[in-house]
Amino acid sequence: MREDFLWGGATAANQIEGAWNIDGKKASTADMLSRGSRITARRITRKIEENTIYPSHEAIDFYHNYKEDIALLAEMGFQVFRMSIAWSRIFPNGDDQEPNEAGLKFYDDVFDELAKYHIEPLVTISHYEMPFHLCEVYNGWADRRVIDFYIRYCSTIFHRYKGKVKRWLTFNEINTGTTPYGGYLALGILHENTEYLTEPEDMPQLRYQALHHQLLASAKAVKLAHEIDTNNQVGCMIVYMTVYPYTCNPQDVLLTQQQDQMQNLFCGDVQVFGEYPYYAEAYFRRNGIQIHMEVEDAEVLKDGCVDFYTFSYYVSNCVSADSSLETTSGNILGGIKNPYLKVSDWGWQIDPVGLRYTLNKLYSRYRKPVMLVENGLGAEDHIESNGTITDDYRIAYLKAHIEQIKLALADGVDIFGYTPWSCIDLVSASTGEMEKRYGMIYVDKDNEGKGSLRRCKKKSFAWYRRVIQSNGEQLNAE
Ligand code: BGP
Repeated sequence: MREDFLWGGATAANQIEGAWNIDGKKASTADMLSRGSRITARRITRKIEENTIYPSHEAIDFYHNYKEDIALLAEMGFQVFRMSIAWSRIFPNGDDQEPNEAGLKFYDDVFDELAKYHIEPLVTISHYEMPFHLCEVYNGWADRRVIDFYIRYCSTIFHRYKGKVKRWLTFNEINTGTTPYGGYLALGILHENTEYLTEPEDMPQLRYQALHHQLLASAKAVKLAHEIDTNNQVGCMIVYMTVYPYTCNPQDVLLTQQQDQMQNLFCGDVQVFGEYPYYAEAYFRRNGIQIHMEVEDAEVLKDGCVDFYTFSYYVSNCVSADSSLETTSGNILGGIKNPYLKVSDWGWQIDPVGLRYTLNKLYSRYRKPVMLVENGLGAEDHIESNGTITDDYRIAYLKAHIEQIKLALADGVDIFGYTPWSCIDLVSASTGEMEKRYGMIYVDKDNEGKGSLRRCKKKSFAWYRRVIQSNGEQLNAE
């Protein structure tokens, strides 16, 4: 690897912190999600119900364990820790005039703790959550006024953490908003007939309007971050759902290109180039979608181009004009099953070579420094009688992807860091399960919410420490 390569891991506030309603924090959109499973979808409850499990309410209680957790990350040799700030900890309702001091103090403490070990924070400003009040009263990002609330929040944290944080991501996987699934998850839109996270009532017109507001908010945040501190670097964050044509039938190839454009490239194009791409205009025309733009919007987008590009990569899928083919699930979107690939226990196709392909594609398009800020294997772990967890499957997954990063670097891609998902077990975003585990650190807690929350190191912990120590040279499990 290049010498300045950054190694670390990634998390999100609502999936680790817990403490959902203390020290002034109020409910976020994530706090209204019940636990689901591989077969049951998560419900969005409009009120907190008794006898319903809400995984984010306690999560792994990073809020009270952050010192112990950061010490473990330091032991692995982390140089960067991707985390998010819970908006509802800083502005509990979202539209408050004044921030919540206790919330601000918590992140001061976390950043100070990271600094003790020379770990740099990479901060996602909004990772699949917003104050639930904004959802109830404004229907989330559907309302343009939410841009101002977000910018007030950004201004508060940019000033407060000036000098402590220098790399920011405006929205996690912003392009999730191009799918119905992103309606509530990413945009905080809650229609009357919506009950389940994965199958919300969908109004594409409104959803794309909301996404437009998010893109504006992102651009404004980039500009503001630069104004407040010239050392600030701001990136976009895209869930890259790599797609291949199922066959060389030109119809399959064309469909693949179209899906790739609208679902993977559209948001990144706006955030990197500062304008809507031509194919999006055509897509909106063909689908009867009219984005309402104010006169200043074009300039706002132009003035807020990101400094670097980040993305998550878990899976690839195939696209075909033939609707009878077998499908498989995936991160956010599934697709047609690829006969050359194996799947995880949750049906996600594992495709390390696709990562090299994707890195080359992104770098040749954007020519911006790239960072892979999520990638990992959700799997069930089993504690052996001597207390160890031999997660060779996780090591194999991560190793295969790191090898492809090295090859992409050799291809000439300017990739400068890697934060796998995750470093510690946490709540699954899609299912709310605890037992879909991603960490190198095990957390004793099950799907029912029971367990001591005790942390222990998995086999991948020592493996990843060696990987970091050797800067990616020693990849074999011992
Ligand atoms: C990404 C999200 C993360 C994370 C990850 C794994 O899309 O940004 O928040 O959860 O996917 O997905 P899951 O938790 O559904 O297994």
